[in-house]
Amino acid sequence: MKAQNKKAFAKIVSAIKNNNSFFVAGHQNPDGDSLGSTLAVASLLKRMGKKVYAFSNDRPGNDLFFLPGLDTINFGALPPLKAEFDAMILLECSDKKRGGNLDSIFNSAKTVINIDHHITGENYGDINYIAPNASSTAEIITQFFEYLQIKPAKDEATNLYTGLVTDTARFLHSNTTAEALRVASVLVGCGADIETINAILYNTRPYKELKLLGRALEKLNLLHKNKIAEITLTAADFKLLKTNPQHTQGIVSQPIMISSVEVSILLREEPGRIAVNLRSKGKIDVSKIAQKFNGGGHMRAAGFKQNGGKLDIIKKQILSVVKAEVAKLK
Ligand SMILES: [Mn+2]
Repeated sequence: MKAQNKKAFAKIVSAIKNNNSFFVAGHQNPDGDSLGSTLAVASLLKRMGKKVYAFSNDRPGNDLFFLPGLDTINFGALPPLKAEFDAMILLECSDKKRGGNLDSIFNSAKTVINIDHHITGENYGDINYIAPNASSTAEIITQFFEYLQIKPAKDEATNLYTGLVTDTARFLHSNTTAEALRVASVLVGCGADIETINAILYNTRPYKELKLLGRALEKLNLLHKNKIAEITLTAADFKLLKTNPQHTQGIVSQPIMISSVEVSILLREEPGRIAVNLRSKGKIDVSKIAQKFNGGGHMRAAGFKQNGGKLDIIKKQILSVVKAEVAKLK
């Protein structure tokens, strides 16, 4: 652990010891890391005898309802205006706005603690622990338990392991470092319920998603010496299978399994707009491609949406941009 991180941990410990009431939150549209870390921190603070108000601007998707203690989070409900907190802990929020409109808490809390692993993280807190090398915020929180020499309880371990496993895509992404795996081992040792986590997150899929996946694979095209995979799902496809764009989760990643494919493109005709998802095997930075269409994302996963766009036109445009990038490859 870096010296500056150790220093930040020490500061966080004294902020916890010297204060009594805490507001804890992750980011809007929360993922497994955001909620898992929020729940573990809230639980740790309670074990240390503190008053905690755990908050999330939005509810998660159905697949995260198994998280132990999820009902202790106040979803979309800010505390009454007169409520004052000694400190606020923001997790996974690279900037002040990521958690929602929390101005009232920022104004009243004496100490703002910012814990994050995003490389774009801003130092908006009084105490900032930003570790871009950490796989997940859950990894940092597990290290914090270790720093305190407090063993995560079973439920805490389950919440933290969920953050770790979702942010690494089941230990598949390049953020699966030796430290991420060490932390995973610690959490399994503390009783993390990996059977439930795996069953719900990775071995359960709605019927409609599978039907749509079947349709999508039927419509898969390989272009440009089989280096580009393209799938287009039209409004008619969704109607035929009584599905909607929410059922397209994971489809765009499937063609990446084909050895020749460098970029996978999924075009979706949604009510009033066209949505495009991009995946790369790693040679081409699809976030740069998405940026040309006012979208964004990461090197291997990106996307954009165009309101009122025409499917055929956008398809032509994105294919020509991707083809130009693929042509540059050796
Ligand atoms: Mn994260």
